[in-house]
Amino acid sequence: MRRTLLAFLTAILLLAGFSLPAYGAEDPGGRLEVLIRMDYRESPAVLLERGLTLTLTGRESGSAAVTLTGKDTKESLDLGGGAGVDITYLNPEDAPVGGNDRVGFVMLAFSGLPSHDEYTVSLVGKGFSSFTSQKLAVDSFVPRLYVSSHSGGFALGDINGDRVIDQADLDQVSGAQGTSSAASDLNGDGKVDIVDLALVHHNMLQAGREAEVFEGALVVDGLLEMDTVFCAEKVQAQVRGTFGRVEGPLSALSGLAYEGYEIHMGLGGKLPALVGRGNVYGTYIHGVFDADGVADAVLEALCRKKGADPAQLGAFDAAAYKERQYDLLAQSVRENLDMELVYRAMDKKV
Ligand SMILES: [Ca+2]
Ligand SMILES: [Ca+2]
Repeated sequence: MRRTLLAFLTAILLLAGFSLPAYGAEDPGGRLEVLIRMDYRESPAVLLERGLTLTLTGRESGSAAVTLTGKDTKESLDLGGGAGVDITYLNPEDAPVGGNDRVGFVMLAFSGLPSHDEYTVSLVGKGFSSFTSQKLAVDSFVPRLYVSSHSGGFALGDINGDRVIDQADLDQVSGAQGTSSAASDLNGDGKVDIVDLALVHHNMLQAGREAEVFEGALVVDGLLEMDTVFCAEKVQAQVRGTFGRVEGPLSALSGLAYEGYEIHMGLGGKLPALVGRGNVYGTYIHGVFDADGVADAVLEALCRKKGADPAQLGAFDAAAYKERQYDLLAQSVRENLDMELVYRAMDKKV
């Protein structure tokens, strides 16, 4: 939706003769986010012993390995340009790890990647199956790769160290039940028991899955200060409020009331109703032009910019128009359905 609105608004402003802001010729570099969900939650110290290593490989830029050794680390990568990565350990509630928290997620945010290239992400770690992603382009969106036992099949369960979870692992851990064999103690708790067996059995079924990739922020550095993370969660909400301070050509919207609804996959965080920069504006809100005065303010701003007289604009009541359309729909339904039958059915609560 954001892309549609952005394109729509950009088109309006271009057609109206607004010049878009100029951008530097310098490539700001591609971005990529990798979110690894740790389905079996372990402490940062235990995770450290697993030597989790992510390798990012560009088709042309070579590859760089990152060892997930701790929380909140920043590293530069030998991929050319200013490539780097921020690594954050998050607890299961998506907050930074602290105290006795176990690790729920590991988030890696790559930046400064040569953006003409496409990349694959691979992961290895002691006890884990190996994982290699599909190819990811970083030139138009910021992809977010979501890796877990279900998404990509990156999971604990490799007992014999061949990075595959299969019957051989299940046989080995079955045979060692009740012992303290370190070789078969998958979760390192000092005993080989049903937990180790269950992990192997459950995760051997997840192999071969392709990881999910969500389109993140549109790569328009310098256009709008907003990020969207596309994910499985769908936002559906009626919204109303008042525009805050709006800068630029649409400053007349400042303080006006708006209403509408949000319906989109993904999260934009706490964003104002209208995000603007220079001559470009974006919003998450459907119907944002419908509230009294909003469309008028936009059109008047365009008229002033073009030297036209806003007084020449005709009046249009969007709310009344909607009501008329609902009435027409109701009339059409009444004319084409046996309403007596419908009412009788309603009375009988059929
Ligand atoms: Ca194995
Ligand atoms: Ca164990």
